[in-house]
Amino acid sequence: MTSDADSIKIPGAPASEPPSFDEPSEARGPLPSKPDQSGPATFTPTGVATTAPQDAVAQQGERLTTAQGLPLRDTDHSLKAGRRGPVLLQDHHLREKITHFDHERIPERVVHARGAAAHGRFEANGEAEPYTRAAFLKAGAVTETFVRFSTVLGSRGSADTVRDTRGFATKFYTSEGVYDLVGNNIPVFFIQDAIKFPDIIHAGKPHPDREIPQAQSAHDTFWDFVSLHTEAQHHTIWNMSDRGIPRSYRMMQGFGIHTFRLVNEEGATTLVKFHWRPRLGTHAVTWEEAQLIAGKDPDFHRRDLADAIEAGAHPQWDFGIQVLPDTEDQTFHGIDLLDPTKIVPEELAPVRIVGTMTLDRNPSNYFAETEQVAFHPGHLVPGIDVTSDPLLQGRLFSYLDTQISRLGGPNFAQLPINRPHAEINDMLRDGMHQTAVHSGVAPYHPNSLDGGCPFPAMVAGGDAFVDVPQPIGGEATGDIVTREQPASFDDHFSQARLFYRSLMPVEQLHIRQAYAFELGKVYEQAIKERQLQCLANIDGELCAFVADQLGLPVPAASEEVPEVEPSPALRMVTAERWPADGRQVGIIVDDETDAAAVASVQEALHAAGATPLVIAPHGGKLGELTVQRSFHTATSVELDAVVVLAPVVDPRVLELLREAFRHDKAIGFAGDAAALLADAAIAPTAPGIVTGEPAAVTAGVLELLPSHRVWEREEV
Ligand code: HDD
Repeated sequence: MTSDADSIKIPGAPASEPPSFDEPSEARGPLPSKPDQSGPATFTPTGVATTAPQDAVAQQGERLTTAQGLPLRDTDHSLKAGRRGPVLLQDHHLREKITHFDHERIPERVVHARGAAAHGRFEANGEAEPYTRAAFLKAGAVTETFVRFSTVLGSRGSADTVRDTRGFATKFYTSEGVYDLVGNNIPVFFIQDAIKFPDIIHAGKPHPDREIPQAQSAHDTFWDFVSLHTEAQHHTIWNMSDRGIPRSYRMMQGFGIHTFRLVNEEGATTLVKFHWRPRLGTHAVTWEEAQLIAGKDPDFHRRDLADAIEAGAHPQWDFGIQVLPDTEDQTFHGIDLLDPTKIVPEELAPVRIVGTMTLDRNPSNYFAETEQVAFHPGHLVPGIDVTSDPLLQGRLFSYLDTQISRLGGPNFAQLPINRPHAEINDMLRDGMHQTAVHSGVAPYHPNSLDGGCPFPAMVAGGDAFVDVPQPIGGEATGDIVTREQPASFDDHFSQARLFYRSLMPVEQLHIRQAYAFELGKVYEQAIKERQLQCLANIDGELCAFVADQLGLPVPAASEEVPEVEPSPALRMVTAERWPADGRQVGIIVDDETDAAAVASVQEALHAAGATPLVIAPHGGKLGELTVQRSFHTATSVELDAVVVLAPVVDPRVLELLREAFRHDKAIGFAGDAAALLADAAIAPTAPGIVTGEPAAVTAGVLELLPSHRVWEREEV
């Protein structure tokens, strides 16, 4: 077979090619067709499976074509002037292919660039009905959702386990249009007014001169900002807690942060705070693990979410509201509800569960779905409205603006992942990337040409979004334009203190260590001293520990901060026990290990919902046994617990055991594997160490797994 290039004759070119190049390479044959060319299966609001709209389908037929549908014979060789000659400009396929590739990247999100997402369903239990007329919150309503989790500071390629806030953005495809709840895993925010958002982000992002450090808050500009803008101290102490290093996206709480306003059928309003509660509990990795994982598996959270969903361990969150009266002063027990740096303790306003979300389907294309999804706090539905929180107000501008720049124009709502599942009948026309073919001649209202259509609800009837009439600015300042904020916004320390003093000693220890680590990375002495001053206002003991680690004097408090009543609901370490769904347990074996014993350990772990990983001297098979990890590829940080079935004196295994022990994980040593305890320098009587026969050891480890960690090992 000869290529097309053979037929091209260039004047003056040699008559024939050197003999060694006689056989030109051949075009590849077509790859087998995809078994199913339809769009991804989705769920309708009634829970009935359906397929995504037809124009979401990307590829059809089995023949390779250009973007114009022209069938191609060869996509592996450029059109050349002779087999060894230069490439010709007339190669339209080459130019289309390379041009498209050159433009494959879109600007990454300025914040929350690194993320992972999943599809799911939300089912309402009706408990919100007294407060809101939102259709998706009515009893029994099932609504499709798409959730994108993210880190805030890092670029798209940064590691998952860095210390940072995590985004928790949910798109509800409701029967009344898209509702977006764009929240985080921390219930407060750094700043009180959106006008400071560029400033806090400039401070948190890498330094502009060297562009380091990536995805970190442990650097001068971050601590410079938060020690100068002390309203950031509350969010910062949450970041320094284990909330800043989650074990999994599946094990994070989510918060709407701002106070929102619900409106019921009668038009009565209630203020609320939104909460997501993971059914698997709220858990973290240890700081050392977080750092190790960032090198060993930077995709740790992304992988964990996708693997769990693929394995059928569908994560679930209960959705709850704190119900707060919509009073004129918009405060509750003295807490200003318009200040996004404040929580309302659950002891004062319990979280009422109004529905449950299940994530049950991975995206089929990262770019089309996870990258192109466009959230916006202004995507509201009837029954949910905003408040005058100055942070939220600025967000209402920013998100629409960012999508236009990120997604290349105002028609981003037409992208399949952003498309509402409700009917659309807008009067928006044209613009970059318009994919709709609008009919009619009168995209204006009222009109007498297109039958008057579309009709607003006041003509057509039915429910519609109605802005809640609200007095502007409050009595004192309602009639003047001002850049002032309420005096209540000046309390920057009492809730940081509330958080610290509410936690268990081991959680407080981790906070102290995190501050010592982060401030230890700061170069400027004045910044460290200013932050110590803030810590002195939060808690004296916390400040003294960090000052000692930094080798600096302990400052006295500079403000009178009111004493606080602890809120135990803020703790992550509790006596509660959590399902082992998707938890990974390593089983260490060698060539001598009895396959039947391994099988029974695997069975017991599977039955508990955990994922066993057989770790052996080499990959492939060990007799009948399939090996998931070799001693070379196994790492302690991907395991939640370990069962050792063989006395393997391999330095890599011993290191794995030492790390697992240091990271407070349950470890079981079966039979003569207990000999390894001495080699790994682990005391047999240490908490969370189980010895005995394989069945008893597995049962012992499974007994410990629901507590997440063996906290008793930490010396507080
Ligand atoms: Fe934001 C993205 C959460 C304040 C401006 N934000 C973004 C995402 C989350 C949040 C989860 C990622 C969404 C996704 O996965 O695509 N942001 C928050 C929360 C805030 C907050 C919980 C405070 C309570 N954000 C905030 C302010 C501004 C922005 C005050 C600007 C004034 N946020 C943006 C943005 C982003 C964004 C620049 C970047 C990409 C995007 O919107 O789609 O517009």
